[in-house]
Amino acid sequence: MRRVSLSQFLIEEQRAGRLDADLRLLVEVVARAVKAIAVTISKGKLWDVHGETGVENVQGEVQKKLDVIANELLLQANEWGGHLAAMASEEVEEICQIPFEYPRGGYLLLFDPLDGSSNIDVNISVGTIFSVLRNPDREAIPTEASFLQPGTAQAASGYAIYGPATQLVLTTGNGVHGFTLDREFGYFVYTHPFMTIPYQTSEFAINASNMRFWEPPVRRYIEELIAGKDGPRGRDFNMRWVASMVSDVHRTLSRGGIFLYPLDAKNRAQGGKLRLLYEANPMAFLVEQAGGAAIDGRRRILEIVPQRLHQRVPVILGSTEEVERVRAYHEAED
Ligand code: AHM
Ligand code: MG
Repeated sequence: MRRVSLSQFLIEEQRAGRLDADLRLLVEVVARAVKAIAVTISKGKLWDVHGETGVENVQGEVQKKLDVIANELLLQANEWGGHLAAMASEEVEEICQIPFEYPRGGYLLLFDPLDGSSNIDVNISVGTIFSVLRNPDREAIPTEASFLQPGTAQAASGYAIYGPATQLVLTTGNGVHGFTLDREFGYFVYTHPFMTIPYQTSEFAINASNMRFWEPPVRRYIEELIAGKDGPRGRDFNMRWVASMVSDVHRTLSRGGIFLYPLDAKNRAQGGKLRLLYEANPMAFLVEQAGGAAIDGRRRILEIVPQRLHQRVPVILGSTEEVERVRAYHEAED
């Protein structure tokens, strides 16, 4: 069968007027960095890339060596192409300006270089998440405020999953498209056109060890799922939790499900666990493009106007029927 590469896919999208040359280059460059990250992760102990650096990041978490390497690979790959105005990374406190010797383009790139990094040392799938915005003032040097746009303003978003196969999943606003890395040939092959999330599901993902910290609507919802066919839902539900958002969302995009990282008594002071700009918005864009829904409990995630670069939010996303039920349980509390 004739293969379509990521490059051909992007060229055809550009010809159809759905993306411009700079955005095409941006996605190509991110894909190149992703290949380098995939190779590095696959070497593990052989390249001495497991373990911690001993340094804390802006989130107050000790950085893993691979957090730092993935961050550097993405920054270096993207700084010289002329397609970006600036970048922001979950691992870096301030925004990252394009070095003065390179031209500045019109896009802003945001990323979580290595999501789920607590899983690296035990050889479980991790990922990279990215989001693309436009620099609101083309002429001006971007500031933190330039990045504080609601998720509806995203020009593209996607993730790479470093699993048994490395896959890149992408939206530029015309559906969700998946590509699989052919490692030997060195390029991404278009393998999953128009990924969709079924409206209904019988699978959920949540860190159930936090149950005692949850708010009543989430506790009610999960208790009803666990009660199975003897409870009010009248059927059994299955649970999965990888503790790597990319993996849990990828499963949700692949076969349906609901993923929850809700507000709880442990994360309330921070506003939630997951980051709005690096995790929630890019995933919400993908999930909606795949026909699913993404809320913080009450609000559509993509409509939240960010106040801070590293802002956190509760995240509930996936099959629309279940997400709407969780929203209804929250509204019943109001
Ligand atoms: P990270 O960006 O520091 O890796 O944290 C985000 C991760 C998500 O990938 C995952 O959904 C969640 O944290 C797991 O949390 P927990 O350890 O509470 O299960
Ligand atoms: Mg993360």
